[in-house]
Amino acid sequence: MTIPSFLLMGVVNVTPDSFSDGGRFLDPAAAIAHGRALVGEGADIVDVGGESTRPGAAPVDEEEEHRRVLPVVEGLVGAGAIVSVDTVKLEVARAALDAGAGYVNDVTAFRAAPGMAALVAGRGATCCLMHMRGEPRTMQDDPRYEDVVSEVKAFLEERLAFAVGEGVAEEKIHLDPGIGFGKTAAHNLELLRRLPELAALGRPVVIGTSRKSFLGRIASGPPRAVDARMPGTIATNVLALAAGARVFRVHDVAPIRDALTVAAAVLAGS
Ligand code: HH2
Repeated sequence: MTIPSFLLMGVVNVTPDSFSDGGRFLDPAAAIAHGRALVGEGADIVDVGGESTRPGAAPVDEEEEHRRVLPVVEGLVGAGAIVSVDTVKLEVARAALDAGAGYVNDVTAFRAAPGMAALVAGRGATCCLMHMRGEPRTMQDDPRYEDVVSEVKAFLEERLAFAVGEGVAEEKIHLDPGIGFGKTAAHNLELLRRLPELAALGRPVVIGTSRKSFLGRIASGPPRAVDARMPGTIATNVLALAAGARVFRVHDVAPIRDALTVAAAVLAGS
């Protein structure tokens, strides 16, 4: 067995209301400095977002999202980083690509903006297509599935075929089950447990468990606050690596890189 290789995607939220770091990086200079620090810690990609997708989050208009995101994308591209833009809006994605971003992370998997797939195809960008049930405002209102893994898999398969049909090269497409997006804790755990079924689609699987609330509700005792979810973040990312995930979207790059590097070395000996 070869050592499983992985990519780390470091998160920079340029928002006032993100669930874990809202308001910390609204100032472009602070966001750029944070992104550079994440690259220094070993992030392969920096994912810049200007609209929170936390449950119940209010939508942000295009002009405001553009104003938040663009200076940060420009600053990080200028610093030599590989930049992803976390957006569902066509014009925000276009401006970020114009500024040198190379990756579009669309949590609607090209369903929100007509033309997003064609834009990504035309630019030769890499993209992440993510599963989400409903929309952020309402997605955690009693989500139900017959079989969450088969439904997420069928959705990702359909979006993969759509993107390829629109001209996106298959090797530029990553797939993400959307941990916490219209899913209960039990759904998230089942997706993590049965990740090999998603990896079987043949595209790199992206996993985003970092600091998410379900991690704080599993361990005994009081729910863990956002800044006390590192052990759960490490546990889920390591298990996801072993189960075939290849891209890890995290807020805390240095400790997750260490954990995944050790896990990969163990797996390489198996
Ligand atoms: N999770 C969040 C946002 N974007 N993109 C992908 N591909 N996968 C994810 O799991 C994912 C994502 C939510 O985390 P965060 O950006 O920290 O919070 P917020 O949406 O509140 O800004």
